[in-house]
Amino acid sequence: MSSSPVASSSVSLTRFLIESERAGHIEPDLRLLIEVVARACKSISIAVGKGALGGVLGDAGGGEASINIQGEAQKKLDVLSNEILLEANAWGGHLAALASEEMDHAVRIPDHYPRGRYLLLFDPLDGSSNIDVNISVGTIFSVLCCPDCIEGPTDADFLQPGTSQVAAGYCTYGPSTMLVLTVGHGTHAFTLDREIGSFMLTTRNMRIPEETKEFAVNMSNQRFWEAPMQAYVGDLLAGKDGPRGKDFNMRWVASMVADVHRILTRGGIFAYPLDSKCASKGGKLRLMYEANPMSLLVEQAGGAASTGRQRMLEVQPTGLHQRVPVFLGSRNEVEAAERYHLEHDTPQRERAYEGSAVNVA
Ligand code: P6P
Repeated sequence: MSSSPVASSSVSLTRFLIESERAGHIEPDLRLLIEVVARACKSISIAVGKGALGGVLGDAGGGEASINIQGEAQKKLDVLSNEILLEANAWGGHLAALASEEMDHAVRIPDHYPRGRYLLLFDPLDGSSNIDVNISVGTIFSVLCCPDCIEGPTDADFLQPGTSQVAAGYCTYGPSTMLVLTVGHGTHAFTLDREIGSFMLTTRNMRIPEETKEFAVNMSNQRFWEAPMQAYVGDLLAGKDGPRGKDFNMRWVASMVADVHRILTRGGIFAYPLDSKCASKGGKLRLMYEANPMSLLVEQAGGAASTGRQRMLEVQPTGLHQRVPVFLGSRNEVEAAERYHLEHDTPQRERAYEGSAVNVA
């Protein structure tokens, strides 16, 4: 199944969601929740688009740098984007609670508002270190169902594997503002028509080519990588004279939304592996509101997503801000990277056994 670019789209996000509800793909409340998140992303797009003119560049917290639970300096736009999403989602009645990269713990919907059955997780502005240099950034979101405890959801109720997501998406604030969404029936791209203020369907059923010649990794971490990652990237760099038999190109925007959008659009592999700098934390990228939503989008587009040793969507979370190594993109390339890890992790004796015609002692 190939992707279907929609030239002059007359299908708005609203129409797409109504048709998805009519097809039984989503519940009415989930349709309304996605519309709320999309409206919040439009507000964030306006704030990001003002740049220096909006007085929202630079670090948050005035003189005292404001540090989030990740230990990262918050940008003014991180805080503003988080507030926009919190406010937009407080009163709708679709959610039981929200969790954000920018907040230590999940936040229940206030008692004076009606609660719904969904849990929303988001990275309000991923890649925000790029904002001050005018490089694309984005909002990443994931939707889970709240176990039947709407009255008192806690962090623990969010700890569901990625296969439990009922919707996932991102909004990339680049040359155009695009919302990329899955509700479990393909991955679809919508472009914001600023003249009418609506997201319009521009690619139905995005498809990631199974093969690629392009990888995305921060090469400056090479000396800190595990052995299988060193071997894997070393063979990519060896090109057509090496074991892979073809030359590769490299791209690294250092904004996950931008790198993943490129991969969803033309293929590639994105890798943020374990390295000795972040191994103690489990990795660099966060499972619940970065890796899982991106992995669902990629799998729904025919790609693969892994920790290098396990399907990403099957990781059982142990913490709201848990970090994981991430390999995602063109299916055959992700599987190649996994083979390097399997080869490294399989004891030599077992490998000899598997490779030999006769049993070895
Ligand atoms: P590095 C942005 O801070 C982010 O979380 C992702 O968007 C991006 O892929 C990664 O970190 C970049 O990390 O180490 O290259 O700055």
